[in-house]
Order: sequence, then C-alpha cells, then structure tokens
Amino acid sequence: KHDPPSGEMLASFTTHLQSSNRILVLIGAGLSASSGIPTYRSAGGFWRTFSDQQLAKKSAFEDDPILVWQFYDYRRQQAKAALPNPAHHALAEMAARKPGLLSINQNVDELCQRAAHPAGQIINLHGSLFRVKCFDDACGYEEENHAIPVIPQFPATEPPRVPDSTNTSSSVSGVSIDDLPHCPKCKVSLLRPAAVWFGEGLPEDKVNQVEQWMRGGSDASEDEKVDLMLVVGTSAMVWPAAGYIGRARKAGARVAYFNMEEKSAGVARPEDNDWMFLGDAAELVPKAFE
Ligand code: BJW
Repeated sequence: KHDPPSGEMLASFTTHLQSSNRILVLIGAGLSASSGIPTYRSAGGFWRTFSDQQLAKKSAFEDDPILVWQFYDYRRQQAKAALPNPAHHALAEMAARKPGLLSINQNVDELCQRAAHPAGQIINLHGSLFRVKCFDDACGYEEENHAIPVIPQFPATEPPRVPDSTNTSSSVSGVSIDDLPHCPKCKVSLLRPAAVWFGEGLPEDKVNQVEQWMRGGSDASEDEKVDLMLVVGTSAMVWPAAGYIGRARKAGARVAYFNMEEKSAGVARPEDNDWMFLGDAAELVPKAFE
C-alpha cells in the first residue's frame, strides 16, 4: 500500500498537464490490471506461469499451434469478460479534450477502445487479441475476429496445459490441426492471433504513425517538442516501445509514471523533475486528471 500523492505533487502535475498540448502516453498491462487482466511480468503475470518462448513466438506456433490457440482463446475470453476501469475512461476523456495527445498502447485487450478512446489518437503497437491473420506473411490476410472459443472443443475458461518434463503432450484430446481456423484467402496456412510476438517487427504502418506524430505531422528530420510523457503501468522492458520514453524526454517532455512498484524496470531511471504516482493506475490516473 502506498501513501496517496501529496497535494503539492498533484498541483504541480495538474498545472503542467493543463498547459500541455503535445502529450505522449505509453500504456502497459498495469492499466488493465484492475480490470482483472493479468499483467505479463509482475505478480500473477502471464509470463510467471507460462513461458513466453513457448507461446509468444513464431516458432512456438510452428511447434504447437493447438497450444498457442488454447492460450489465446483463454486470453480472449478473459479480455471479453473484463470491463474498462476508471483509468481507461480518464485517458479516453483526456484524449478527447487534448487533440495533440497520442497513446501508444502495448495492450492487446481492446479495453481502451471499449472506453471510447478516440481512434485516431491511439496506436495499438502490439496488435489485438481480437484480430487474426494468415500465418504466412506473404499472404497478408488479416481480419477482425471476436469468436470465442476459436477452437470449439476447447473450453476457453480453462488455462492451457503447457507441456513440461512430466507432461509432454499439450493437446486436448480430439483436437487436431484441421480444427484450427485456416486462412480463407490462401486456403493453405493457418490463421494466427494478430498480436506481435517476440522477434517479430512491429506493424510498419503503426510505427510510421508514431514517427509522424513525433515529427509533429511534418516530414521534418527532427522530433517536435513534446510537453508531457505519461508512462502508465508498464515495466518498459520491451523494445522498441520502451524507447519512446527516452525519445520524448529528449524532445523536452517532463515524465509522469503511474506504477504499482517503485522498483519496476519501467521506473528504474526516474529523473528529479519526474512525477511518480505510486499505486493502482485505475485510482491514480483519474485522480491526477481531476
Ligand atoms: C501496475 C498495476 C496497477 C501492475 N497499476 N501499475 C533492444 C534491447 C533488448 C531487446 C530487444 C531490443 N529490441 C528488440 C528486442 C527484443 C524484444 C524485447 O524487447 N525483449 C525484451 C523482453 C528484452 N523485442 C521484440 O522482439 C519486438 N520486436 C522487435 O523488436 O522486432 C525487431 C527485431 C526483430 C528481430 C530481432 C531483433 C529485433 C516485439 C515485442 C513484442 C512484445 N509482445 C508482447 C506479447 C503480445 C502478445 C500477447 O499479449 O500475447 O507484448 S510481450 C508483452 O510485453 C506484451 C506487452 O505489450 C509487452 C510489455 O509488457 P508490459 O505492458 O510492460 O507488462 P509487464 O507485465 O512487463 O509490466 C506491467 C507493469 O505494470 C509493471 O511495471 C507493474 O509494476 C505495473 N503494474 N499492476 C499500475 N494496478
């Protein structure tokens, strides 16, 4: 449990926020933690129970697409059952008030979208649980897909059984590759979740949209001044997303962190001028925006 932010800190943040036009927000899993969606690396996070190398890599899907689809079915069910929390709503309202605000969203749960975050002001850098694409990049097929479960034989409310030394088979009996969704365009490859896995490049159009914003919408060669950078619920360990914090700082931004942990990697390098809101983002973001 953390002490609430002091009145002095809130006042200095509010003054800066009010005069800020160009605001960059880096969103991570901590934003959705209060909505009941596990983070990746902090307590109860996915990568504490499951191996990211067994599930969030192209080679993992090649090795065991049934297991990977089970994991994503489970995640889709969790995200669909969750509701946006007060911080998702506060960010969406702030974006509507500040047309110069851009949110770089690492989350794949679509809770920001469901809180009506203005679509032109959010970049879903790591994709979405509710989009699928052809496993063959050369085919290029991609679609929105909200079906749950994707594999009818698999109860999406149960976590997948990941093989380990005592259990070498992950497959649910009766499920075969033929039961997995196939690409309707090339009719050869499997469909896969359209989330960005480790070792994969980020979607080029999304990276370009962030670049455009960084350069103030022009083809200038240097970044435009950024007034404020908000770092909300991310360990800032995953690149290239983490790099936007330093980039905004270089472009003049003051930085405000909203994180449960003071020692989380994402807040390991605070500077004197930064604001550090320690605690649940779902409480602190709306409070700081009051
Ligand atoms: C709260 C809270 C509450 C809790 N309130 N706060 C440069 C250096 C080193 C490595 C690399 C590098 N460049 C590239 C790499 C490799 C790799 C990488 O970054 N690895 C690091 C882990 C070391 N990056 C990539 O592979 C990326 N691709 C790439 O760079 O392509 C070019 C390339 C190709 C080939 C070779 C080299 C380069 C792709 C990264 C894709 C990330 N994908 C995932 C999975 C998405 C799909 C899915 O969901 O299944 O994205 S991994 C996972 O991490 C997910 C997240 O978006 C991402 C970030 O996690 P996040 O949001 O920060 O969550 P946590 O759990 O880490 O942190 C939660 C935080 O919240 C904590 O701080 C808590 O304290 C806090 N918190 N409750 C407030 N209530």
